[in-house]
Amino acid sequence: MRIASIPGLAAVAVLMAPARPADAQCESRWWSAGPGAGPGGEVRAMLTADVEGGPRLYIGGEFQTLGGVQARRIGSWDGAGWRQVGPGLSQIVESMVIHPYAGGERLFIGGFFDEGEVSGGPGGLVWLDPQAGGWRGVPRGSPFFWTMGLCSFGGELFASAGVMDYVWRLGESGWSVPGEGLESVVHRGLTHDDGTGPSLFVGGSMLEGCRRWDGVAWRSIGGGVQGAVYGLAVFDDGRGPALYVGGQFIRAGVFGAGGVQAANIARWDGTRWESLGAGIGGTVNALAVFDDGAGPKLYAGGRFTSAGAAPAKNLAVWDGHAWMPVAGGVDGEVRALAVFDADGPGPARARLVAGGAITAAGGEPAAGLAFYGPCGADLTCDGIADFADYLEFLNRYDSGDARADLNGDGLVDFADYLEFLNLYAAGC
Ligand SMILES: [Ca+2]
Ligand SMILES: [Ca+2]
Repeated sequence: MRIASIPGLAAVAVLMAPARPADAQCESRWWSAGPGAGPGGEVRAMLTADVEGGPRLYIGGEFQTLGGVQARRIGSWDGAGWRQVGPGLSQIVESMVIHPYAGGERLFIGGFFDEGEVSGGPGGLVWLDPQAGGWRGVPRGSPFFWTMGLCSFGGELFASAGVMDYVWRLGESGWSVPGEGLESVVHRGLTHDDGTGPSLFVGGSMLEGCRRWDGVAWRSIGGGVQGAVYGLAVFDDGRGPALYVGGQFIRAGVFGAGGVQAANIARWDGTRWESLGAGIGGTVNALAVFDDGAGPKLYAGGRFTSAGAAPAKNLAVWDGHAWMPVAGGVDGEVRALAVFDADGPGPARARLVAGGAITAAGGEPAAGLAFYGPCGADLTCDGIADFADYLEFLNRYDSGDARADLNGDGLVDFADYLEFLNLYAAGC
């Protein structure tokens, strides 16, 4: 493509309001992760990390293959292809976390693994040694044969299972029970400061459904919720970052003392609990914050048929004011959500990834997982970036159409042309 051949190129520099026009791009949609992609089994855990020399999406669960490639229980996606992580694993992967260990950021996996496949000790906990390309255990093994939940906080690794004080932490002096332990298993955890200092917030089946570890003791989060918590996220709806918890409950907070009716999802601002409209009509398993190009929103996945007043199939989005379904939703339970941007700060747009017992997304077949998001160069909204989109861009560009302001700086100029070429090269 010769830039000099574009008619009217040098002449166009139109001033506009300095805001990205809302109709600059097409609606987000579901994308296949390549022909034949899909694990052929259930996805249990996902995360995005750069621990092997580039950003990758890590997927764990019950499957044996991903996109036709052997990936026993765990594999990764770099935006172009799938591969198995290390030699794979023998049994179900339940949880993953990135934790500083042995001189770097390491991928830790929780589940139930056979003795003999791990050097350094058996048990339900392994980490990936990128130099050796294989799994390692931790000294004296794991306290659990089957690890359900993993969190990292303050340089310590927290592991949880359905037995023996339910939560242990690995510090420099080995394993110990933090505080007085918990009453049941931790499913999910994240670091957040709700105004009381950085703490590890965990959700699970313990009393009050969630708890905060401040390095000394487990603290109540304003009375917690009446039920279980399976998903956590920090989201800013415009009033500042707040903790959102999703799970299976009907009320948050202490009855009569700032408690609220909240159907399976609630917001904690550090002082009080709040419901999100009419909530979710079923169990929430996972929460994630994703920006589809029109600003960050909170996505909730699980096993449900409605969100707020609207029908929503296992996936819904909250914009801070209302619930909306997501492009036809997905068939099958969503167990995990992740956001993956294959080229980091490059032109390709990030995608929301839903994983679980998924059989279809937006009505199209999907095996275990599905990718959702916009295609930056698809200006004609037909799901592919091709020459028609190039012509559409030129038309908009030449007429000074605000929709040609792809970099959102209020000008239609050569920088937008370069932006389009980058989006075009990135494809969908
Ligand atoms: Ca197109
Ligand atoms: Ca511009």
